[in-house]
Amino acid sequence: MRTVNKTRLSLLQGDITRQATDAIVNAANSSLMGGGGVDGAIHRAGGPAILEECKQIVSRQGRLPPGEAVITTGGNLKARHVIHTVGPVWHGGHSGEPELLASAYRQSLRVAVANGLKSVSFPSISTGAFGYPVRLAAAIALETVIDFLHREESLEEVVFVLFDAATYQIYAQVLEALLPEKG
Ligand code: AR6
Repeated sequence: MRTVNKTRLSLLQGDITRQATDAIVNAANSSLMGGGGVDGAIHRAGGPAILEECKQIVSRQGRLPPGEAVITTGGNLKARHVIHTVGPVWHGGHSGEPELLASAYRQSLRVAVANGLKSVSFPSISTGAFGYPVRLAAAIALETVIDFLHREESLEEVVFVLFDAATYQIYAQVLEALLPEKG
């Protein structure tokens, strides 16, 4: 566990659908209609209320572009809210992928703050079906969150919940390089 400015920042290996933070972030796609990976797991665990709100959002504002974020109920989840964001599909790294990935994290955090939330859990956005190399994605994820927390002090806790051991190890290495743990 690290403290970044006023906020606790930690990594854990596990299933984000079991997290009890105020919100969990979903690595969705622009349709907001569910899918595989963490998106499928969140809709399965949270029940139909989440998809219902996603449909209302899409009927109001259309598909959600990569790099943006919206909030719904958490349905049956322990987390009261789900923040849905869309990461970039990896096309080799020269199609704006780093900026879009940073934006997905930043906009998710902005939505959390705008809704008065105190704690948020993130998965590793874009590194599954969307193919973003994990080490590159981890650097952007952690740098973007750390930078945000230096500017905005209202969040108490941000957790990265990494599903598999390999992803967890890479995030841990990248975080140690960015913010060496004392002692
Ligand atoms: N908890 C935490 N992380 C998870 C979980 C879970 N329960 N399940 C999977 N992951 P992905 P993307 C990890 O593919 O690359 C979907 O179909 C997974 O191991 O879920 O942003 C959407 O509908 C990986 O490390 O998201 C989109 O179409 C990470 O979550 C598309 O996939 C992200 O993998 C989005 O692709």
